[in-house]
Amino acid sequence: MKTISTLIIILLIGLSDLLAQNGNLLDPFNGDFEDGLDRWRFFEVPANIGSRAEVVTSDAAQGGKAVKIVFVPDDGSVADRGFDNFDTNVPVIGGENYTASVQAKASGGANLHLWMTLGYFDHDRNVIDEISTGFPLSGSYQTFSLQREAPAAAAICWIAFRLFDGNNNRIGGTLFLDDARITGKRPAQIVLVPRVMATRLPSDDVPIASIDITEAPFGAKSDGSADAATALQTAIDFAAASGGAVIFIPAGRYRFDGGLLLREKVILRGDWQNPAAGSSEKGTVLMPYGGQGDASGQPFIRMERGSGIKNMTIWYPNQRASSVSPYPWTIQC
Ligand SMILES: [Ca+2]
Repeated sequence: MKTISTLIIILLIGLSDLLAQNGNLLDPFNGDFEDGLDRWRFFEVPANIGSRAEVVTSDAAQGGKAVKIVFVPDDGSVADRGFDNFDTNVPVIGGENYTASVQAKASGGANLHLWMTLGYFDHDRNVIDEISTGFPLSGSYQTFSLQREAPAAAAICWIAFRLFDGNNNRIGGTLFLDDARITGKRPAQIVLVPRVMATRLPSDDVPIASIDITEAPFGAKSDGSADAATALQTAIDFAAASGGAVIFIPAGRYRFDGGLLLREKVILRGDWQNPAAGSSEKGTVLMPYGGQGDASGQPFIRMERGSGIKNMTIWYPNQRASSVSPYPWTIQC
């Protein structure tokens, strides 16, 4: 029996190593822009002076789509502007080396340079490290890359692109980007193994899921004390990138300051029972706080085809029966 146990442990270690192999971390996060601008943001602050990012289908370096960013000349008011996936939560392993790369070209000016940044967050999303390098651009796509070891405390990374002249000044011009990659070792936590989840309330089936959203590395707070949107969206993305999975949300209250995109082949499963008259909510309660007063805002949960939601309550803590506020749609299919 001891031999069998040892063998199983060895097999598990081997599987973990195998699954933590090198790859493109942006594969599930729209690094090729084939899903348009999904997962990316364009920013020009403190006020947008007319620059914009759009998807083009006629000028791709790879696949059918690329991103075109038109930077108008800086009128002196711009503090920062660029294009990044700062909010996407791409997971990394501390201590590992990662290489960011992109295919880029430019038009509409002389001396145009791509300023590329690779940065790292810790588990609490504090920025702990970043590196930037400038590359002269031409009118034809070229591949540019930079490499950086993730600090030991790193958990998440992002990549950003800006347009500068050769002296680190913002400049007007048009930047095309395609095929953004971050290559390196993928975190082993992405390994999804279905298991039976314990429910607090009686259940007429045996809930089986691959992720418990309150466990590491996701760590959503079940007492409503912190926004759970990032944790749950990261888990959804992991599950989708792994071919689909059930995500268990244990009984508790979860705060959401933002919305969720529930991807294909991902099911959210909670712990729930029919409410009795006069009793408060039991089991899994999702609490949207965002969107109050904005009926046309982004829905709380956008469901892709082939996704599912089961056994949970969605309750708006700031809604009042005496003074009803409009909210965006709760679920959009
Ligand atoms: Ca593409």
